[in-house]
Amino acid sequence: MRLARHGFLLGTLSLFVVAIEVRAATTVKVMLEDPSSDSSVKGMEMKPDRTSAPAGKVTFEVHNSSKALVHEMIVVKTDAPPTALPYDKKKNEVDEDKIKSLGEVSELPPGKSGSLTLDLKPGAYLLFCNQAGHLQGGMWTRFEVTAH
Ligand SMILES: [Cu+2]
Repeated sequence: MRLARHGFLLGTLSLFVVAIEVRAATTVKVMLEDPSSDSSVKGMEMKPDRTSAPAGKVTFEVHNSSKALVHEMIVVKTDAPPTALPYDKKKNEVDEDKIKSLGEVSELPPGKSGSLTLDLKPGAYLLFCNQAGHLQGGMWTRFEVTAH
């Protein structure tokens, strides 16, 4: 009787240990802004509510707060500066055929939202908007994924 009860307790404890090792996805809210969003916004901005997450599933919930412009968010794994991305000067945007995009929330109309869930390994990432001129206008941010 006593042994059985211990066995039950141990079983319950090991279940608990398993449960805390399964991490929930980290949610990152990303705001896309430009001067039409709000008069306090001076340029093209990409503002995440957190700049890092533990490795694993990360959900980016992206909102375009612009009242006038389409924006988007592309994810690449790099610790290089955004100026190092292959650039198409004619189109005034990054040449997406020459980068390894991990995923994107593409072409959000003004006021719209979208989301993207990725399984990310530790390292440095860059999030940016590739509408013509927006990257050079400052519409990018770094994102760090840390080991557990
Ligand atoms: Cu943009």
